[in-house]
Amino acid sequence: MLFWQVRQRSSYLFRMRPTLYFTSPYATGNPCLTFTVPGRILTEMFIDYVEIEVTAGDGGHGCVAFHTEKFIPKGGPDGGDGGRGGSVIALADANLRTLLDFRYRRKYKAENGQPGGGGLKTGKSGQDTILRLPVGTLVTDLSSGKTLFDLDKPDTRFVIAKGGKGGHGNAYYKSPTNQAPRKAQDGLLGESRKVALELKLLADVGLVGLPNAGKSTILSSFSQARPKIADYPFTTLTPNLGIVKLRDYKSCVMADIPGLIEGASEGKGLGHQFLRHIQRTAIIVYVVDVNETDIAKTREILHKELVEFDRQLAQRPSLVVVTKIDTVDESDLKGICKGLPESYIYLSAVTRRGADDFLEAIERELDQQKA
Ligand SMILES: Nc1nc2c(ncn2[C@@H]2O[C@H](COP(=O)(O)OP(=O)(O)OP(=O)(O)O)[C@@H](O)[C@H]2O)c(=O)[nH]1
Ligand SMILES: [Mg+2]
Repeated sequence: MLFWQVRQRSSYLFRMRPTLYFTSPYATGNPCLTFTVPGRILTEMFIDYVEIEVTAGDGGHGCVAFHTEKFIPKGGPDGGDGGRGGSVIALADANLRTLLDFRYRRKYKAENGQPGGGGLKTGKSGQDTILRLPVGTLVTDLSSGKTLFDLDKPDTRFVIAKGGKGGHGNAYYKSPTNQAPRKAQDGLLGESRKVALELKLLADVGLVGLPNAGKSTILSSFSQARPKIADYPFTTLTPNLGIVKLRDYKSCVMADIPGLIEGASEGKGLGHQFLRHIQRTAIIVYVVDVNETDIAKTREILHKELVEFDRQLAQRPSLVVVTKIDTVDESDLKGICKGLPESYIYLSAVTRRGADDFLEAIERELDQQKA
């Protein structure tokens, strides 16, 4: 009876899980990714940096054995070689979006090779361990600080730790001068490494702005992405990606990054933790609310925070989009435009006024970079 009750209860909890996760980002302070599947919302923690330890398998030892058979008492050495140890391999998987799995398990080991056997039997090779990582993951060796590789395309593979070679059996050492060698080689140890996995999204355009500036609204207006939009700061807690259609069947990937505030470099707000996703975007789009008291200064604050995070971002091509222009009167807008540089683009993500200018500017920049 009791067992039946426990089963009932656990299946009830299981059904409840998606909704239990749903409200967790604020409660736990952990950033989450939200996926919508027909009928329900699933939320997954977004993890973009982890450190793990990988160890490849050792090679199997070579075997010392001598062949004996009826009427052949001294058949000669026939110890086989040991098998190769398995390697730890990274594989870029286009279906993954976060490094969440690696947060809970930090050590990965591939299988050892089996020792060789008599009768020239080679030991079985150890199985490789495949680590499936999201596209855009950089793997860095923690001891040297060197980036080993960048999984920038789906299905690319890279050996992080190579398996040890199997040792030679005594059959390998036989020679005219040593017909009965009693030595065999030990298998070599597999490589072991501590590595950092760092996910940096690969997007063409990155939207950067103060909280509540209207970044997520721009992404949802120009792409099929449906990030959460609300009238309070820090609605977006993790980056969102969307595909934006340009002219002539061209398209680009746009990333909406959580809001930045002045002093983010000192850890204010969400700090700098998501700016790594801007490091690889081709164009930075500064999104500024038209109702800001000083639009040019706001753009300066955002730029300063980016440069403090990474000096190279100072040279990155950028656009400034003054958004929510439908919220001010036409006459006020003219006054606001007058004082600002001509290169600023005026946009309303709701009425889509200025949408063509915005898309054209993006296209022009992307074309210039490809040229
Ligand atoms: N009228 C009008 N409202 C807008 C426009 N763009 C955004 N909003 C509103 O501004 C509020 C904030 O928009 P979001 O897109 O969530 O802003 P965000 O920059 O993503 O904010 P965080 O994720 O908190 O950093 C929402 O209430 C939107 O409806 C616009 O072009 N016109
Ligand atoms: Mg947002």
